[in-house]
Amino acid sequence: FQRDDQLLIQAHIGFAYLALLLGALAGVLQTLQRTGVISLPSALGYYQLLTLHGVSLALVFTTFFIIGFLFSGVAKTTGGELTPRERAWGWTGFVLMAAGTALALIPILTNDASVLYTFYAPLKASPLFYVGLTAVVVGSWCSSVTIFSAFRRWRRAHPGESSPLFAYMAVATMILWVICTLGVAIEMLFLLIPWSMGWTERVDVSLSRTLFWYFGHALVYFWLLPAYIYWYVNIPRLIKGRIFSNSLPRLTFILFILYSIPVGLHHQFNEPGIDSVWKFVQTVLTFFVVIPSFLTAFSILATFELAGRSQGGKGLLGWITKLPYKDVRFLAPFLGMVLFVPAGIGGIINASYQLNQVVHNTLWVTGHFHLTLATSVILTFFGISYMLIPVLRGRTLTPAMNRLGIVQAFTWVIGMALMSGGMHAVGLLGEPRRISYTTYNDHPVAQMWFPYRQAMAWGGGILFTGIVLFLIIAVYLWFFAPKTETPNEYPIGEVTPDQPKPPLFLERWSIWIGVAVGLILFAYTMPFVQLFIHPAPGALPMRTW
Ligand code: HAS
Repeated sequence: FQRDDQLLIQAHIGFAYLALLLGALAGVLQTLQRTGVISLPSALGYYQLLTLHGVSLALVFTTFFIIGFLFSGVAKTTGGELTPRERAWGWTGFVLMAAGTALALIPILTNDASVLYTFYAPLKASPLFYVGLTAVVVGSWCSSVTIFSAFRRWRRAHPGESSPLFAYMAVATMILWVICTLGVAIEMLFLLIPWSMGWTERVDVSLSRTLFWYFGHALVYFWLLPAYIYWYVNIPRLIKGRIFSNSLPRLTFILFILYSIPVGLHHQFNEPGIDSVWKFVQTVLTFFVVIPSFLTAFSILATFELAGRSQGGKGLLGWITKLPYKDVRFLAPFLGMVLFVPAGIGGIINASYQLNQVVHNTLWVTGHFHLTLATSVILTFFGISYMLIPVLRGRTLTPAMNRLGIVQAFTWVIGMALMSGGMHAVGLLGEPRRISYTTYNDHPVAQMWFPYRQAMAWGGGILFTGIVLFLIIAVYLWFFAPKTETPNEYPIGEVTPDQPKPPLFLERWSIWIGVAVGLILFAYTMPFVQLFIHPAPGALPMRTW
């Protein structure tokens, strides 16, 4: 990497690791409290820790890590380096996001923002919390300018050619991000900030939650798509294979732009004030957003099969034995892929309108997002780190660190199997999510939950060990691993030869943004109109004007 790009990427990744440490500490403490293993000192609240855990990991760690990773691949594939102007946008984004994180952390630490990572009204936080998170969102928009402008620079220099796959996917990810964050920005600027400042007397709960989920489900794909990018583009090179298709991954990402936003109501099936017809419409659209993941499963398996066969894998399944399981840069994400199969099935269960009644607001849902985000995505982010840090720092991923990385990845899988498995099971026995240990303890039904709570506590402890191991490896690779003589390769896969050129309409962003806006208007206009014309008792004065 060019030195200035290297600094920009390192700043993002380094900041992400600090958030990871903070979030993991809060995570293990709240797990142990929740499962009855420890009591917290009176100065620390369960909801305070849960907010710190969720905000640090789900919002801060992910956003910084993803932007750092996207910058690395975009710089690499759009000519080898960013321009000074692109870098300036990147740094502006970084400063805004870092300052916003610091602002949001202050009230969390003083217990003035114990509103969890979804900051549902009517839970109210200090204005600093909302202002801080808004700055994080605005900062990420600046970072998207870096990515869009690098892509446009490349396009101008290569008219008529099909764009580099990594850069294409990074642009698609950021388009999705910009469209969905508009919802949460509106929620903060027009509802939560004025209310927390005392400028408005009340807040419109239904409206604020609907705006949040307009953003919230697409947020999960903002986490997932960078993992998919690594699976589609970087891994083929690591396994000495080729990318199976140049067009299919592009179509997959376009489908995510179209379908990941008009589905937020599947988080609100149980909420009054929204007509069930529109909940059903968004259920159907949710089943559409599953399709690009099926396409991904197919493409990645095809890539693996071609790679395994080209290296001598014989018979129906012989190719499976040829994959480089001893390379942690491949193994960690591979474990994530395997676990994404049950994780995705869980998502489909959640999305099934009636089945959602059984699992909603139970620990099943917490189990679901620990299996998707905190397993499949994070294992991939571990793999990316083991690849990226040595490249950025010009150091070697030594065989000993590679082995320790494998131990770390398995530690994570075992911890998550216990914790997320326990959460799924106890959720079906009715244990609600987001309750502290003592809430229902004396109830006879709660007695059934105890064995699962023990599994969750063990899982949480093992996961914390996994994070400590990860951070030890990351620090070693960052500062102490032996320097390499020649720069490490940043793995970018090549497409299988003789592929037809991807149709150029896949590169016409205006078409896809237009279709996405059309679908959003279709899925959300009536729910919002209904929220305005049938104000719930006690609704914001705004709605009764
Ligand atoms: Fe979800 C709740 C539906 C995916 C995250 N989800 C959440 C929440 C989070 C979250 C954080 O419909 C909680 C929010 C909160 O705090 O309230 N989710 C879905 C559906 C999918 C889905 C339909 N979710 C994700 C992903 C997440 C994530 C991904 C994070 C990254 N989710 C829901 C619903 C709720 C929900 C409801 C609300 C529940 C409620 O009541 O509150 C789908 O996108 C899943 C599709 C995935 C697949 C799997 C494809 C498999 C692949 C692996 C290939 C493997 C290979 C290796 C190649 C169909 C791609 C193979 C090798 C072998 C040997 C097998």
